[in-house]
Amino acid sequence: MFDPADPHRPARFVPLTHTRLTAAESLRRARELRGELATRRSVRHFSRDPLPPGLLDECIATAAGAPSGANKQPWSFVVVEDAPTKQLLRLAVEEEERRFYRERITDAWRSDLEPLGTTWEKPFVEDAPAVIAVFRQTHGLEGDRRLPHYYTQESVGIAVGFLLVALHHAGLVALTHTPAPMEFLERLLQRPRNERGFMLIPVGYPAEGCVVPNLVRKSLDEVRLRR
Ligand code: IYR
Repeated sequence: MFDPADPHRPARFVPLTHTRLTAAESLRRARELRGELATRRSVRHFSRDPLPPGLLDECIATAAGAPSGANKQPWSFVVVEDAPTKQLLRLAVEEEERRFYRERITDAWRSDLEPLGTTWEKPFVEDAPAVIAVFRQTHGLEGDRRLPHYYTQESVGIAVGFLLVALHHAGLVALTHTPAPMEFLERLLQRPRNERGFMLIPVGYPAEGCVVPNLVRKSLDEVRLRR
């Protein structure tokens, strides 16, 4: 199977594609991206406007290009767009969230969420034209064989970061929603046994008059330390 003399065998290493920019161009681009991402916000009020065909696939392809432990790419992105499944999803999410807000939430957590105005009600799961359910593969499956995956939390976290940037750059808004626990998601979307729910990402356009919490980001001096 593995024949090092095979002329059709793909090369193990290929030249890097890289364009060296001038310092000024680098700075310009870094500032441009900073400005663009500074306007990204988590949105909880969605219009029902549909998405342009093919747009989510482009964004998900960007996410799937993220680096991952040993290049195992331990993620799946399930796009839910049909109304009946979104309705089921909303009901299941709200059942979990009702329990969270009634029983599991701590006093500190409740007061930390107060500025965001969140409640157990999650109309965005139904209103958004698409919900991307992201799954983390704890291991690979080849038939009945378990194959190891590595650093899956980090890998899927990076992929979701890529996804959020791609969605924002494409002019969409999104929410990183983490109902917990997420077993219901694995069941509802019939995922294989090696997959765990990682995040639900409603995607679309903001509702008319959409507001977001008036948040303050930490200053650069608070987060970038030198020694
Ligand atoms: N998952 C709940 C609670 C929640 C938790 C955090 I941390 C947030 O930043 C926002 C919400 C919910 O979605 O309401």
